[in-house]
Amino acid sequence: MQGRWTDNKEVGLAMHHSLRSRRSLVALTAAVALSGAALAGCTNTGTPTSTNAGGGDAVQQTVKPDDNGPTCTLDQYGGTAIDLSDAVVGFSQSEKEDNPFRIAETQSIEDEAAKQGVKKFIKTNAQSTLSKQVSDIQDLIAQGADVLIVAPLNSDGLEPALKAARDKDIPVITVDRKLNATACTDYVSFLGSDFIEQGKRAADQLIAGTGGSGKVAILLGASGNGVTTDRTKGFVDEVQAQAPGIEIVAQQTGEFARDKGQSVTEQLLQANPGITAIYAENDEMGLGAQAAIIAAGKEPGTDIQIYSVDGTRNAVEQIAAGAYNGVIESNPRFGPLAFATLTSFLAGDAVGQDIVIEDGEYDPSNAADLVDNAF
Ligand code: GZL
Repeated sequence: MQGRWTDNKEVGLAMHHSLRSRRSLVALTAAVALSGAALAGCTNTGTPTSTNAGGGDAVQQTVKPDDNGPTCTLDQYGGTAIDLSDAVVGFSQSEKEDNPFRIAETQSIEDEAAKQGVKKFIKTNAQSTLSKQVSDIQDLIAQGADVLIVAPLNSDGLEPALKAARDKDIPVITVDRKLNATACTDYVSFLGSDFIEQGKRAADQLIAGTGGSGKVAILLGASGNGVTTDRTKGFVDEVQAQAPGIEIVAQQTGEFARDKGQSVTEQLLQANPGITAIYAENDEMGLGAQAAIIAAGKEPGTDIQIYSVDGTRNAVEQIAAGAYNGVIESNPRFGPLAFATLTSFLAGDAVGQDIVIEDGEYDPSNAADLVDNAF
């Protein structure tokens, strides 16, 4: 199984991209020392084993090694070096913070900004509205942001904001969702998960849990972003390749929201009474589906199995309780990696254009032991 967490607290292999030169190593080691994290040999190769407590001591992200991916330097991007301690750092969050993923993501960025001693940290929240994220970013620039960390709501639509940053050579690090834009030009780097792999791994969990047969409904994430597209592709391709006995009877969006996940599942169960498993593209929708299954007088986890992606405490606790079946992690704790990447980039070192993190996974064999890794 993939997705092991090792025992070390890890800053991640983002620095891997910059450890190409002696100078990078020095810069990165300094940054890591500042962050107080161990530069562990970051491997993420199987069932999570770490028992890190949640909150500030939570499991940090590790990055897939990528020896020959494209990189970006400050010289290539344009702009001037600045020490983070002299920098105004702006963070643009996309979705409203009623989802533990968003709460943990914002907290991680804010905690690391404090740890790195930035001159000023300003955060905004677009409340899941694209036009607001554009204006949020423009406001951050107007307030003097020297660097920007952006969690994009959608893959497209931020062009006016990115142009405003570009016009001032403000470095933009994107976390979480990938933009349809040009790395090292419109933004510096993308930090995030492999969402196709997440979908594939969720399918593997569902195939194993169902014995490879049954009728499955998919609760799609919100439209307009690559996470939904890729988690769907990864899942559907794997089911079609590995489990001819599984029939995907419905796919409908729950907008990554718990209430919508519940209402959509209620409809799907009425239209497809033979459903035996549900794949929800995030935990919030999976927990909504669980409520709908109960309301239909069925047992979640047994009559109808539930698999999802994120790794929220609420979902992992339900696996341990036997009322949920599997979760693939999508680690939102981008703070250390984002600031390590910024530190290296601003020191003039090469950073990866695509810094892909590795994610753990939870199932009935490990959920109780590893619930503190959840967020
Ligand atoms: C994934 C992120 C997704 C989460 C959802 O990186 O974009 O958005 O999986 C959230 O919980 O809504």
